[in-house]
Amino acid sequence: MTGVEKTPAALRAAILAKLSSHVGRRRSIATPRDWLLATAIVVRDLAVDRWLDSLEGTFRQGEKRVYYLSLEFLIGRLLFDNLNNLGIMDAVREALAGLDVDLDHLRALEPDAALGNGGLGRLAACFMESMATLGIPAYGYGIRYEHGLFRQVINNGVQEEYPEDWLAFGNPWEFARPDVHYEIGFGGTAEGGVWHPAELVVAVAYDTPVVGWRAARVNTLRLWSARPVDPLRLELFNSGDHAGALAARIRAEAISKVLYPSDATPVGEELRLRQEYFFAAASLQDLVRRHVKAFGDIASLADKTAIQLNDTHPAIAVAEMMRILVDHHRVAWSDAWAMTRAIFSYTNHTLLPEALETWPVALMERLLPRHMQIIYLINEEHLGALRAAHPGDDQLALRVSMIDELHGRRVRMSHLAFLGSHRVNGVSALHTDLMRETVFRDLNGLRPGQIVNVTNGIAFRRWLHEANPQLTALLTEAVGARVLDQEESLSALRPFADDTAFQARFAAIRRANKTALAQLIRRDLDIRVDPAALFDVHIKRMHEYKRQLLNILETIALYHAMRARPDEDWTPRVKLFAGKAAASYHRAKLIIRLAGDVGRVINADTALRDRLKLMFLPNYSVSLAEAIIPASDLSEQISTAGMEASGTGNMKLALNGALTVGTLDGANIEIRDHVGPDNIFIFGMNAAEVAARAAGGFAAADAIAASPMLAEVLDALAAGAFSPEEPGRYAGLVDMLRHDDRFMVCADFDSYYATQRRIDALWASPAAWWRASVLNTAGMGWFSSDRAIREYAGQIWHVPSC
Ligand code: NBG
Repeated sequence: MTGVEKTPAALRAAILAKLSSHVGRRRSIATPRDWLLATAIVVRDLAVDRWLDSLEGTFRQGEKRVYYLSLEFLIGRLLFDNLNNLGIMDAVREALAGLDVDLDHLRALEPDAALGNGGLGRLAACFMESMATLGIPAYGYGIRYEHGLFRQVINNGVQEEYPEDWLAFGNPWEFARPDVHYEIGFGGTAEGGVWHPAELVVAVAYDTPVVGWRAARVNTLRLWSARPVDPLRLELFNSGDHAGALAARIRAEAISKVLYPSDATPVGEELRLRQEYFFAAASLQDLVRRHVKAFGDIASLADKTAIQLNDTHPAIAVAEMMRILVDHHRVAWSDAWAMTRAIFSYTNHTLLPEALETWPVALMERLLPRHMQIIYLINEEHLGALRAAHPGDDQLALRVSMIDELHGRRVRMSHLAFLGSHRVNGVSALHTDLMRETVFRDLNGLRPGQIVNVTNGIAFRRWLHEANPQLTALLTEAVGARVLDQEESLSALRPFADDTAFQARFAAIRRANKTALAQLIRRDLDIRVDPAALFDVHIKRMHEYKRQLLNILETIALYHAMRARPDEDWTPRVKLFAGKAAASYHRAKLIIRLAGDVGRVINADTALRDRLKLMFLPNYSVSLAEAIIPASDLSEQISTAGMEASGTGNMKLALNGALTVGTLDGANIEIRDHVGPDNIFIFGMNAAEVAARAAGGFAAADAIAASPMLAEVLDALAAGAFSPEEPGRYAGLVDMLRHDDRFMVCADFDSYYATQRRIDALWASPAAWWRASVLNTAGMGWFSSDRAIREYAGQIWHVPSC
């Protein structure tokens, strides 16, 4: 829509025009969804010119491109993202108002694009936005899952999973590119450097423009959809075998049917490996084709290409790149390897042993025979060099080999990613240190300096401007509009922390956000909460290491104390949980159930006089996070130290002024450094202490014996106090805590409880609370994903950034 003005009148006319030309509806009968579609198309049109300019500029100037390969992009809704970044939020609101349409109503109708499980996928989405903002020519590559992360329904306290259907009404933001398609092989044989796949699947591109802040640049998110080579086998269909005629199609389409439903604990499933190879191979074919078109030949590929592997999921791309260079382009092996290493870099997102991906050699040989040969060749060279440098050290060779020989011969994808890259990064300072000391200790010794740290960041445009417009307006008023462009200038807010008038405005905004959240809670759960209470939130994936259980146990202890001494001056608290558990993760699902059961008892107990409430909000999503975060007073970041690689929810909450109660884990440590140790509540063991306790054979029994309060909580739980209809429901859970407390819940319990009481005390002196809250917002500028992306650009990709 070249030349459309961004005035309300022009936008209104454009929306009306799209309502008929694109949606095919008259105004008189248009539904809200029709208006959403018409509006989205107008917004998309406004982005397109910038998009095409950006792509053409990169091509003409021969710029280096960055490719972000990720199996997950947890994008959420795009309408407000785009309105905000194009600077047309108010104009569109006014345009729609003139048509009697409420923009906020349309916003709520847009489905969340939930093509990710949690932090890793959301990080990819924030990074895409920052790359566009900083003018970096970048493509995101992933899979266009027909069904994203499952819809969570809590039925009688129990999590149920239902398929999510974000594409049911189409997706106005994407461009289907049926002409951009590649054949992807699987299986067959490999001889003499030639692969003869037994099966072919077609990858078809869908492009979504990603608009940077102030439309600085518009990049592409290219997602692949799987198709069969032939839509059906006609001869079978005609002979009456309708299912058989579609069998190949179903097998092919399964690849992009659903997001892999696990978070951090991969289960060895062939479909998952097919997904990984499918999108890695399609992306490499695409970027190599683009390069050859732009630069004439393959020789300069490494000068003009940076590929970031988001975790090991795309790591097979290393072998695929070698195959393309050596088998297709006839590049000499050693040159190809040098090019590959110059091109790739890899981000590690977890050290949990069960989450480090490995694939059975037998499966790889069957599905990707040529790649397995290439992996063996890379490994041979690698081990050859190792033996030369460390003769006789067979143990070392076993540890650094790409093949794990001790657990049934498996390919270690993290080793492949590490060896095929020039840089490997962790996502917080602590995590990176632990990478060097633990999982990658030996490889770090072989390639010192290869591991670097880039602490995660978050897109302020979404997590501040869009999610909390009132706070953004206040910040802009206080420190000037530069705060929207240079996040570090938030530090200029510090002098306002003691300003009572400013504190009052800051608090009033929180209060308004809490009132809105209270309405949402009333609507969804039929529970009344008082916006004057302390809103204490624990929102993230359900995982034992994240220790939602510790929070629930502390709530029970508090409940016991309140019942024992009802007349004490207790701080009113609302404890809010939200998060999904992997479908097969029974204990995490049991913890959801426990939250529900405990909430049921507490919320109904009139003796508490509404001073304590606990609830579990179902179906956590990016959009729900946008509603909860600006309404949060306290942020729970209480993982077992050493286990949370970084966390990014912790950053979103602190940025919006929530105080953190947390362990010295992941980015909590850096948050403490930036907001100041007096403005964060740290408790419990640090990572070194956890490791020492674990090595010394930590016995929960000692911790329980030392804590009568904890003992009472566990006894009550084991006796069925919260599940009278099934007294034994939590017996196993309590048993686990008593005898096999891997996540050291018991060890940190007393420290956590005491810290929560310090938090109560601070809440009781509002001037001190709001001072700390303002200082949190003021200190969080560094956690912008723009800062993180500048670091990637400078030390890893070697591309300029604004
Ligand atoms: C997650 C970590 C988080 C981290 C995000 C983004 C995986 C495998 N890892 O701590 O658990 O913030 O990655 O880096 O999902």
